[in-house]
Amino acid sequence: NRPPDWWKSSVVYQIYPRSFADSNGDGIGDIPGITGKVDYLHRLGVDVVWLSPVYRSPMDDNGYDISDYQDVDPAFGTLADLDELIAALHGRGMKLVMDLVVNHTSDEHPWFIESRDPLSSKRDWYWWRPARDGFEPGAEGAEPTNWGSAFSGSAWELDRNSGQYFLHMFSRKQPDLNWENPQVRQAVYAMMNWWVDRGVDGFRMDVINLISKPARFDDGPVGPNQKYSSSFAAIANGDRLHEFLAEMNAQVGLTERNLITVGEMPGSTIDTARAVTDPANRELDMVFTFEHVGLDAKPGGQKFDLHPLSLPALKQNLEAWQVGLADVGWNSLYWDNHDQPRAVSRFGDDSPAHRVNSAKTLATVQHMHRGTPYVYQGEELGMTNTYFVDIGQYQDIESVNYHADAMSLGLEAETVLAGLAARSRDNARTPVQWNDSAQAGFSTGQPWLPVNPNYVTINAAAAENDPDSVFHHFRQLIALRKSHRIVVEGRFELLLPEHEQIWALTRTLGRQMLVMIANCSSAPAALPAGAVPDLTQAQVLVTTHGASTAAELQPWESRIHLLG
Ligand code: TEU
Ligand code: CA
Repeated sequence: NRPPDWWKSSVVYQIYPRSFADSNGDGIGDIPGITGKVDYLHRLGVDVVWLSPVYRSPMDDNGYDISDYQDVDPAFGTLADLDELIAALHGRGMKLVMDLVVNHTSDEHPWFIESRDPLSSKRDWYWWRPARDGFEPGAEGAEPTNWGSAFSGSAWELDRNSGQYFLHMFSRKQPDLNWENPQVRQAVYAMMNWWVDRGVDGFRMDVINLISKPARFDDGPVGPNQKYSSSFAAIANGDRLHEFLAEMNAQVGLTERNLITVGEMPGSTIDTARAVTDPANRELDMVFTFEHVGLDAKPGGQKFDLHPLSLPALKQNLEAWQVGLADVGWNSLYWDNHDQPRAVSRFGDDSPAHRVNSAKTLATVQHMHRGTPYVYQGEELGMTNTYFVDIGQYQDIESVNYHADAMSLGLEAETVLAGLAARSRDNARTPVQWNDSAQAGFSTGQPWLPVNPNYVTINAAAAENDPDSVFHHFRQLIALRKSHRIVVEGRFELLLPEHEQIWALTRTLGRQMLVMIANCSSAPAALPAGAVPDLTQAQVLVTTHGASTAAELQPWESRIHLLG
């Protein structure tokens, strides 16, 4: 039941298990909790569930640090629970995608524990390097290169025992695997095959463009007010990336078995994405780009320094990807995930007056681009940022480390906290708001991260009961993809690229045309005369404000019209 290209007409729903639904009252979401919500997902209409990591893990990065790839962490349940979830999803015609985190393991993975011994046959499974020439191991500046970790500090950690450093692009508890070693690759493919045989339908591949490192390890540029070279760009997309991905595809049968694959690729270009997703190359089905989620970061600033978003820049960035992958390859479409702030707070307007319509309109814009949409848990409810004010409220390793680093560099505390409030990954990780009972119905115990107090009004039970809710808008958009082939296949064209408020586009297939008009602002907007095709004969498919064709759009009003 996996026909070729099935993932093109699918909508993927991402679950961050820790924050989704807690079945046993320990405050941590778990797999039985997810199984209990399969009917909810079915009512929403999504086709695929992507599960963020549930493997055994010391939880230094909430499961992105894996110590056993072939077992479930007790906090989340058991392998039997996972089998049950797979069966429940398959029973409803849905599929399961596992998160594949193979750029690095946990430092508590048996492979790394063995690798710490310089004489072990696994020494070469990770990146061990001596101190820089002329430096004593552990001395200031002795790290093999000046690369910084994504979670602050050096990307190199000294192991006192051997006097050598190991590379970790993320936390020091996430050592990078050495993909140059064929044994590493074979071990990964064997593990993937084990999961496919168990019934999973594909993989979301964590920072997969980091698996091929540069042939030479050279120092990179260091920005102002920074100690380390921070850019992934210099390290990502190494020479052997395509070779490794093609090898993985062949050895796991990714294409042959019609599995869905999406590679997370920070710092990669349209050209890289096109090569990776060109079916002729047999690598991956699609990739996650990061360009559009970088447009509201201050150029040359610190990680979380804020910068006003320009709508023309955002539209044109998505357009470039649409055009770049129009004939070859395929796009993934997302506003939100577990690493990003809440979409409605970031790209929309989460004030009471505009929250619902801006969440709906963002969804309309996303789903009308060509590609596979990814909906992040709670996005379908218009869940908002949580707006922590005190550093003590944060749990996320990236946020906590960044704050410490920024304070030691003497950055202004107020600016740092404002950046975190707007951008911290914890914004996406507050528990899903199921109903208006205690702890939003997420848990009968104390949640690991506090629920957003707005759960009293923003919750799934209320949304399902309200025909005008964000939930039902998502449901309509997902249904439209099933009833109208043009949503999947139609050729994309952006209209009004320079307009500061209106996002307008067309999709064309044969004699049919979809016209989307969206006011992406909290003020009324006038559609310029002649800007879109004549819509007097058009059918109205999905709207926020009823079947209007007025040239004046209400704040956050959007409409999808069908011609022909
Ligand atoms: O994220 C990789 C990534 O590039 C970023 O989005 C990351 O969140 C970080 O903020 C960079 O500044 C993936 C996972 O999605 C993330 O949750 C993990 O923490 C990370 O890899 C390490 O596995
Ligand atoms: Ca639990």
